[in-house]
Amino acid sequence: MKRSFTLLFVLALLCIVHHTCLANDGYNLWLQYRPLQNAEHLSTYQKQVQFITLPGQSATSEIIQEELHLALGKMLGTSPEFSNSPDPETTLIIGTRGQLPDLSARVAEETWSNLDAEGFIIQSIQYNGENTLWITGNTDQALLYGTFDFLKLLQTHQDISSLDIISIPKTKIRVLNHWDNPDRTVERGYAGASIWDWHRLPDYIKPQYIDYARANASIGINGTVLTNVNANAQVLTPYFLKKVAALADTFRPYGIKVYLTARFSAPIETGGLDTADPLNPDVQKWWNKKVNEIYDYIPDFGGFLVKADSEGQPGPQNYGLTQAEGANMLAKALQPHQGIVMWRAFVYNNETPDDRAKQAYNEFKPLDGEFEDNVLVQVKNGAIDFQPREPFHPLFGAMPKTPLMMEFQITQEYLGQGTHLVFLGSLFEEVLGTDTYAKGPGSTVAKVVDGSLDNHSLSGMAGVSNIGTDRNWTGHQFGQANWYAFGKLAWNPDEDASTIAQEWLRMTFGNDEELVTKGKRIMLQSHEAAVNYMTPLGLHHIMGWSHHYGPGPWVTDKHRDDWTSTYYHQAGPDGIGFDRTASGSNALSQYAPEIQQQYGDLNTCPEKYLLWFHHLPWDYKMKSGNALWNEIALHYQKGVDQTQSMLADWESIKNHVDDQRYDQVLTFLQIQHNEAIWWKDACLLYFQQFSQKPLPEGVPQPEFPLDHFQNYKPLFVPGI
Ligand code: GCV
Repeated sequence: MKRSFTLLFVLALLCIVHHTCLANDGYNLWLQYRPLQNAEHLSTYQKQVQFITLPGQSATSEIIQEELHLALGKMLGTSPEFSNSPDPETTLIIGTRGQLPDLSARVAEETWSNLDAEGFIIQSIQYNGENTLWITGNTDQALLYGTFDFLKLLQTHQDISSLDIISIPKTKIRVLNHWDNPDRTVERGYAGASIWDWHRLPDYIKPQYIDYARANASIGINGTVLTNVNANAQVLTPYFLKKVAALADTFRPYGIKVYLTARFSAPIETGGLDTADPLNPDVQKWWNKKVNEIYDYIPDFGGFLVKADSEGQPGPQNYGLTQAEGANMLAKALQPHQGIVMWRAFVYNNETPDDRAKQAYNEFKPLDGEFEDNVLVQVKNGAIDFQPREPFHPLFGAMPKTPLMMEFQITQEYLGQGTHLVFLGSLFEEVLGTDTYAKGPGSTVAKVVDGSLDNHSLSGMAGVSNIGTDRNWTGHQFGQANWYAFGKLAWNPDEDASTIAQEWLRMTFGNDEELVTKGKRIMLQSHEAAVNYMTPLGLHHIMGWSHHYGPGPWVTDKHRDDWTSTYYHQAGPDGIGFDRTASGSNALSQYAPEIQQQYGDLNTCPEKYLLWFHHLPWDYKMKSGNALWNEIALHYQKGVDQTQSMLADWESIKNHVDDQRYDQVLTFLQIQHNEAIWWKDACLLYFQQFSQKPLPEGVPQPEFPLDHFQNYKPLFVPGI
């Protein structure tokens, strides 16, 4: 009896020292605050965080204190009040400009003005003869951002002995777009139900709402659109506004504003009018009154996000009017309250006899300069729809007089949804870093989006959220990295994906070098891997019908051509690919001449976009010397191989990851590998009917015939 007790005790002790035994469900995201006992700079941390001055009484400053309390307590075991050590080597002071006038006098006036309301400084200085580390800014909100950044330095084991950081967000509006419906289903959501428990609001504030705000604030997100762009007019009624107000009150101290989607036909559906014509005075009056009512509930309401004239949503086209006329009516109603309109450019129609990729540009480009000052046109990263890879949307750079906001999709509708590990930092970085040539070389998409190219003070980035009620928030553990990467790139669109992946790994899983190296390798190849096994060389929109999960290159003859696969890949005996050059739809003409020239010429078109812009014969000779058919097949195989090596890398770092998260990721990687084979086999067998060529060496024969794949119909795929 005594011996078994001792054994149990020893085992328990071993478990405690070996962190992998500890259950970790991922709920704490990147805010894990692991003990720092092995950190290289530990003694510096201990010396530097001994003493903290934190003036300020606002709710935000209380949050800062709580966060420091929690983080330093967990990381350093420091007591809540950061006990006044008799002889601290460095004093950490956190305070706004107004709270610390003599310290603040050391910072140039211009810097204070550049910091604006959100930028912060973290600096090591000498003050009153003492080493001092101070975190400052113009507002408590800035201090909160600075505090999270400081804690990131500790979590990622950085040297903090000599810091000189000035960080200012490059975009103003950094929002999540929730495609959440009032019944708690989430369109294209793969992490459970909507986190907004509308039924129990406004009385019950789930602790998850506070954790949501905290997580967003920690990565600089400052707004949230609570409701689906496929909008329900009910969310603008007092019944819902009370609930929205409760969420707004919860988020406010974290610097997060709430926004709602406005259904264009709301005046008819909930207002009793018989029209929603934006030029009708009764309709205008209705919106003005509605907006005033919203601000009575939520004094700092952010504004509206609108999907109009797209996929069945009503809009100004219903009244023969332009997108600007529709947007401006709402913008004028919001102006007295400093609210904004985010008007989506995702406008296309199957009745329009033109390449879908051209339609948004055709609709919006002529309206440049016609939008009210408080309108941002929100443009998806590519011209079709969040495909695994798309060239940048031609509207970026084409509307210099209008602030264009980037819309990325964090939820992985076309990228393996909640099951595949695909780090989107790489996709976001690729798009933002691309040159539009709008004002000559160097006119990157990032510069359009942050407003610097055309001197817009209003700028923004939206990310379609991947958050749900799953305990780890995002379904896949690595889905958290995409939320994180979005926040970081919205703050600074020039930040690189590799740095983001690395800091996310360190904070989320730990600082072990092997873990970080291999984790980063997994993450940084994952997007390319998915493109390879789904849609290589510029192929697009060949996924399963409606649910968009898995392959479906055979999808054809549906009620809308522009929702079928055959419309996009155009495969036939003569070859494959969508001709968007002058001999085809000429979508290429919507880009700057430099891009037209580069992408139009087969010698210079990046092969990753080849079949997006060109229709080519199966034996077209690629740069590698391979025929196109072989190259396609080898890319599919490469994608499969990459998932295999991602799996092997993950297995090799088992000892550095807690069991719970390790097992989930492992299982999902195994599914991903099997599904990469599914994609490869289904697509190659389908295209082979046209190419009539054998698979090249190195690409194994599929296990099943084509009809096996065509007859397989996944049922009840979530998120539809
Ligand atoms: C919210 C795609 C998705 C739709 C989504 C739409 C949009 O078409 O499949 O679910 O609807 O994009 O962005 O509006």
